[in-house]
Amino acid sequence: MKKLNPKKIVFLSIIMVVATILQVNGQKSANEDIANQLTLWYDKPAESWMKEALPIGNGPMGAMLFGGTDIERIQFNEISLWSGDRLQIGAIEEEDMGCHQAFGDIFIELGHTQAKVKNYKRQLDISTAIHTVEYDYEGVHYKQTAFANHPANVIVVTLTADKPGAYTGRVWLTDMHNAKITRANNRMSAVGKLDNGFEYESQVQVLAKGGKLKHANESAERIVPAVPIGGLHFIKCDTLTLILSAGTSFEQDYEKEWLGEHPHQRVTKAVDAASAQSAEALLMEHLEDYQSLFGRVSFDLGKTAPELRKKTTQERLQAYKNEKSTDPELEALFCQFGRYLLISCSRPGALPANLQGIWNNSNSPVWAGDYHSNINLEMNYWPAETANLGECHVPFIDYVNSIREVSAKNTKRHYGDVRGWTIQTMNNACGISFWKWNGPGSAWYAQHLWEHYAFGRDKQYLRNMAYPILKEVCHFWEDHLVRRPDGTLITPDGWSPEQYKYEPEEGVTYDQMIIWDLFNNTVEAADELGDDKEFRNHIAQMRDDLLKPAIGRWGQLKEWEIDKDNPEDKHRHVSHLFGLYPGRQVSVVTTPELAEAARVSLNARGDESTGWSRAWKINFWARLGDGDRAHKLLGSLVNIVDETKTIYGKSGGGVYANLLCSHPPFQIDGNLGATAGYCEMLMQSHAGQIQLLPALPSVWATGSVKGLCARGGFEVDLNWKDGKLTTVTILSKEGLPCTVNYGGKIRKFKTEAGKKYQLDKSLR
Ligand code: FUC
Repeated sequence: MKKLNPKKIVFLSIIMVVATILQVNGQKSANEDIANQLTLWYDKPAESWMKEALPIGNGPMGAMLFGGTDIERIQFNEISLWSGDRLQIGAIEEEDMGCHQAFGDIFIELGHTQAKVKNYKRQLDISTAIHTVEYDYEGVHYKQTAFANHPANVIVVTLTADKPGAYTGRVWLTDMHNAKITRANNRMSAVGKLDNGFEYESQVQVLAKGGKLKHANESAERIVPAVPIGGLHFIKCDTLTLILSAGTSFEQDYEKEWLGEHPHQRVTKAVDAASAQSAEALLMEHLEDYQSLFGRVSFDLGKTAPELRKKTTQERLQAYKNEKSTDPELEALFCQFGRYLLISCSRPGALPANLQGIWNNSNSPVWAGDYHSNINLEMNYWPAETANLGECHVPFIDYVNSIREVSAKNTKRHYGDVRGWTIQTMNNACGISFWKWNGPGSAWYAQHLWEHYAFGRDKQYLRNMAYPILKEVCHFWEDHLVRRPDGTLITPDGWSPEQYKYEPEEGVTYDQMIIWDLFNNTVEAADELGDDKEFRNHIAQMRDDLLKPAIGRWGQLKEWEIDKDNPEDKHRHVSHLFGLYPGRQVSVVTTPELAEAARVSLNARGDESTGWSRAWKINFWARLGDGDRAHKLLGSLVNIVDETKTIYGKSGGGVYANLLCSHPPFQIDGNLGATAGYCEMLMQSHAGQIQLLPALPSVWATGSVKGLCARGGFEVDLNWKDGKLTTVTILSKEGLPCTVNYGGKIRKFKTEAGKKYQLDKSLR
């Protein structure tokens, strides 16, 4: 039999999926089982934006879908719509920093009264990144399909029915800054300008088959009193397609004062081009693009009982919480959901994921929906490399690059005559920095620049982008560190985020560990490039002179140089364990005593806290090699909650029915940090070797994972049974030598670029 090439197979399976999705009664796809496992679904429309609506996104644009049958609401965002100042440095008030802004909504009035709707189902299939709503109403089967196409930069919503002429209703666009909505040729547009000079525009084109479209009468009686009139009427249409695009004049360039061209042409072009294509073609393009990223990694963590599988996602979450049911497919779904979110809100060419990724329905979101530098922004990007989404890391790297100059000015203002730069805790898209100084913030960012190289091995990127930034952040510390008479280097004015009292003091562990990480990464980067020897050696010496992490009076890893850690302290931040994760200064292999002290600190801190804090702890326990404890933390994160008010204590951390992480309120870092945690449980590569199943929990006794990435350019597939590794396949992308460690058994071998290595026998 002639073998089909893999590309062709992907193509054919995409065609099958497309055929199924856009038909009302299409045939079931061959990938149905996988799709089911990777689907969030519900039997009623969403009421709560935060807890129930479902997110789609293409990088710069995102939308939350409610699945309404009477009125459908599609709330949308664009990542660069920011209020606040673009240029002011110093004397910043909170309002100067501004907030990420909501953009607008599309409402579709369908008039299908919920009480008479039957067989309702709304779902988000994260293997295809397609949201669908289906139901029967007065003998007609209705289906809505929505996806966010990245290459075309549009969001596409298609409405079909199994009877012709079934759609009569109205669609309208709103704008969150009260821009006037105009209509022409079945296209509605909102054009506006924020006080800070950013211009923005959204456009939605309505396309209909059968029936007709006409401008809705501005003076018509309001069907729903609270909603505006106007928009477009659709009358007896067979199908409807909505094409939405939006943009702003933000340009990621400080020299241009962050102002680029008016978005009108860009948005018009995107909507024109997409409207000229068929919905099928747009869907094919979307699937090809999305699945090329999502499809790289798969997880099988065990099988869920058939009766649980029949439940809605919300019911499964309840069962998982109340009945303590084991639901490994739900756990795998939650892990992949983090990958889905990152792909949907972080694509090259746009700003990075903020506190809510990209999804925001408010002009004054909590913490401004900002770039928070003392854990949150970094945590968003923890899974990027290990979960095989290196491209999605790029927006963060570009953002760091874009704020160098403005941050250097701000740094001089605060720290005096120093080279290099650092940042404060709260940050906007233009590098305006607010609230407490986060001295090692830029060094933590720099870790991401190094990691992108450590995994991806692009030397040109290292030379031109990462190394210069690592070096200038080193310069900051060269000028700012203080040498004690005994030669020890200390930070003079640290603060362990976000401990109750802000009293700058010497030698805070958080600072010392992050600077160690920066220096260590810079030394390795210089070694990779093979030049800058003198600087390299100088930084290596400084690294070795840094005040070292130490063990305190109750066996804990000290948070401060002075041994004042309170064993009752349950603070959500665990800043002093940076060296355990995401750093690599503390490890069970190289510093077992410190690792033990970290365990003592973690036990004292307790497991339950805000959403992201639980996610961080999954990673800590994974690094400590305690799979069952990591899994326990995972369980405490996949904890369905209802709370949307800001709470810092132990109650309220978890997930909402839509699987978005609850701080509370919604904060995306916990989703993404958790996905990183799964990867750390199954494979680690921070210690110069690939550790296989370093923290496999007993509940995932039998399973497999494909496509995890390790430093050095390796891709790892694993199968295990009854808690033991059965097969290992390692793809070497760069041809570097490889060291593998499974339960203390070490195997070292040379590799060739592009070759796969099967290691099972030698490691068993
Ligand atoms: C830090 C945390 C809070 C919250 C905020 C966005 O300040 O301490 O818990 O996550 O960021």
